[in-house]
Amino acid sequence: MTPVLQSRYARLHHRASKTRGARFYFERAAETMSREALAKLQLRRLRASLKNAWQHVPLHRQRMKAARVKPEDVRSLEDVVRLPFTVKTDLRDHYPFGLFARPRTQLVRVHASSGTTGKPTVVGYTAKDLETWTRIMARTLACGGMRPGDLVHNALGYGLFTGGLGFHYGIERLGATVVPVSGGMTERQVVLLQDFGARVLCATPSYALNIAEVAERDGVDLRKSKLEVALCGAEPWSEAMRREIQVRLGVRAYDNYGLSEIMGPGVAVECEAQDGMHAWEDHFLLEILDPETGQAVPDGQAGELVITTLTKEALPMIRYRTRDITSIERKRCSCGRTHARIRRLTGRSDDMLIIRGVNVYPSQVESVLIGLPDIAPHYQLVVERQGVQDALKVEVEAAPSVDASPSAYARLGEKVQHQIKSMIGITTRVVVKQPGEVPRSQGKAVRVRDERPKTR
Ligand code: DLL
Repeated sequence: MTPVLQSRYARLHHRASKTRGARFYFERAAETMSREALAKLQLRRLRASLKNAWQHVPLHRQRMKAARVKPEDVRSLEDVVRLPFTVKTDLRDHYPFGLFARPRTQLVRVHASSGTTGKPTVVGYTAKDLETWTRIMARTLACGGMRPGDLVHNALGYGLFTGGLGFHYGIERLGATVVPVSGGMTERQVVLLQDFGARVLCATPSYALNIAEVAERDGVDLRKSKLEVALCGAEPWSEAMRREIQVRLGVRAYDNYGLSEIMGPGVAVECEAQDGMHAWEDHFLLEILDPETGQAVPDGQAGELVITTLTKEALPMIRYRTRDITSIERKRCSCGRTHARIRRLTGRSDDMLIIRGVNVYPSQVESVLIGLPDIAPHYQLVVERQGVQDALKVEVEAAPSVDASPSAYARLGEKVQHQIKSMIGITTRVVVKQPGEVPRSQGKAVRVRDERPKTR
């Protein structure tokens, strides 16, 4: 470690030991700057980022030309609406490196996310991008309750997925100790959590619950371990799921959001208020748009999150349509951070199911299921075709305490079906499975199986 980093760590440890449990910022000036200063910084960075895209990425230049706008025409943040959108298929169409603003030889890392169809989406980072991401991650982790000196069990997948390595670098930079365990081999994770005494767990919410379940099965009470904080993200989850994780692991669980195309994890994170995720506006310009019309919706109203990157070198993104549905809150937060908050993501617009005319997100069904007595918090939704309409089968799992007779399972199924009908208004077919029958997640859980005939 360089002497500069060493002394930075020493300072961080000193600060953290004085502030344990109290307010702590990794980059106080950036996190608490006034909204006016933030807007000024955003405009300056936006213009530079557009220039980078214009000069180095033919697709962005062509699109801007077609929209009759040049980087220097953007004189205020409101002008962002004049810029063209970028969508996921643009990355696929220019697979693997076609949207990069730097030659491949200047990249120090690539990541990729595998979609359900076709080629993966490839993203790249220069050394400066990695440095920026690392700092943003350290800030994100501190906001979500991690402190220098903590022992951190990082159960996010290492590899092409941005989760594992993104967190890893941030944990080290914060001055905490990382246990780079990745996902899988859950029995061993339970042993390490106890033996090493991690204070923080980083995982997808479904995997955090999987760990809790395996611990309980093996007779280990993780509520008595040193765990205090779980940083969960990378997939939609409900408040009910948060309660379940908090109770079963004895932690405070914080939501965090990100996506590879924009950077990876670290786009937004909850603070101790657990009341929306601060999105780091000095690096990302946020818009919430009506997904149909592409027009802005008022603050507080749900719409599609659209992000323009402000500081990325290798992969600048202009008005990237995330497909993620949320709303924005710009009121000052009790934690002192001035950056806007986005609400818990209800799901992706392309995950929305239409069941006999009713729009449903899988996470809505989840909030009904989790916490119901006699069923375990594991489920899958199966979309089927009934005549000309889509129908939803809900596979839930009986808790081990339930009498395993067909009639008991049938009664339980009816209760669950009734609950879904009364809370969401859709009729579903509920199938109750035996304990352990619904597949467990090692990373992002598969919540929906599409069993409609392929010829549509
Ligand atoms: O999932 C990055 C990440 C890693 C975020 C670790 C948080 C923690 P991708 O694999 O590209 O990147 O998937 C991005 O996952 O567009 C959302 O649909 C979904 N997603 C991510 N975080 C959340 C969250 C990472 N907190 C896609 N709540 C995004 C709901 C989330 N959905």
